[in-house]
Amino acid sequence: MRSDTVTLPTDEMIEAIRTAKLGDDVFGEDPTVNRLEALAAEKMGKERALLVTSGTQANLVSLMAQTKRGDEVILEAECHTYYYEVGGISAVAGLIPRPLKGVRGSLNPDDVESAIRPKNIHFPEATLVCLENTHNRAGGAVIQPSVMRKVHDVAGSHGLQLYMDGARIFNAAVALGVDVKELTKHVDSLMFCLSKGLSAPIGSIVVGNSQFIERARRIRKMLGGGMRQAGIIAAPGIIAIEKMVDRLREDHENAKYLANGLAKLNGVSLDPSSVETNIVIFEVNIPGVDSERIASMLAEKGVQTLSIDNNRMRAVTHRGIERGDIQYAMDAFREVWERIAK
Ligand code: TLP
Repeated sequence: MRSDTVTLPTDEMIEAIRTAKLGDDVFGEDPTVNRLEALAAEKMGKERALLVTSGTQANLVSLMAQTKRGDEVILEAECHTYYYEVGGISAVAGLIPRPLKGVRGSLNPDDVESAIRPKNIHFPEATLVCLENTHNRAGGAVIQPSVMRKVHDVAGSHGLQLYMDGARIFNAAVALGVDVKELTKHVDSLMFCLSKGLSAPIGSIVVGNSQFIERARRIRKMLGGGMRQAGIIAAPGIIAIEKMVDRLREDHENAKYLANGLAKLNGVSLDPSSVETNIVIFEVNIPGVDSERIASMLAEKGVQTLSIDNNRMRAVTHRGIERGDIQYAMDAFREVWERIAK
């Protein structure tokens, strides 16, 4: 339960890899990649799409394609791009991040408005606002379409673009019970991951208008992400989009079930009603015991979790983890708790 990134490809995906029609994608000649990109653009309601190697590369390519070095980018302070991408936003893209504190991962449109400074010779120029939906470090929280719309309006009224790290955007759409376009229509560009809950082995997709994708394609090449017979990555990606979305509901139900169990343990702070998708983040306050230690005790019992702070832990549900596995995990938690939280 460390992450939904651990999901393995389905048998159908493996077969699709074996039989995929291939070509050189740097020349735009891989028919399977072209099919995946057309499908992704259509699903997201945007003009074009681009297959990239990873979510991190998707964010980097997207940011670089919409800014110039020295620009300011407004984002939520705990978002993946700022928190977990090795500082690429500055080190590679040359951007100045302007992190704003969010509430459950959500940016307040008024805070965005006041963060956009007027043009002045002293200031970097702000060109982009970023949202993350669902929000990883906010425990898979869904950013509501109404909030996205307001942030988009604020950004647009100052001439800024709105970009979304939609690594788990299908989880958000499934949780809200809406078509994913109800979310993507509020952003200028986005990325989503094939290799998380959707179970494809590799890859993410950048989506937006033609001009943006044209630039993103050049930047992907510059970063070494131009791939050749990438149809072997695209083939399972097509199945991910076409067949693996609806089952995310199961992951959400399992996450809720797990959260209900965890909330009963002594020293655990967790409101199960805050678990909207497949990520469960909980705080453990047991004197003298940090979350690393708990994670390693659980691992000894075959239950993998992630320590994300000294006293915060994460468990993620995904394909391959059934209700019975959650029950097994809960037993392991209870056994560990008997040793540490008397
Ligand atoms: N997140 C991973 C870790 O890096 C933390 C995980 O296990 O959740 N955006 C979001 C919102 C993400 O959660 C991730 C991966 C990425 C981007 C980056 O994707 P990859 O791992 O494909 O580079």
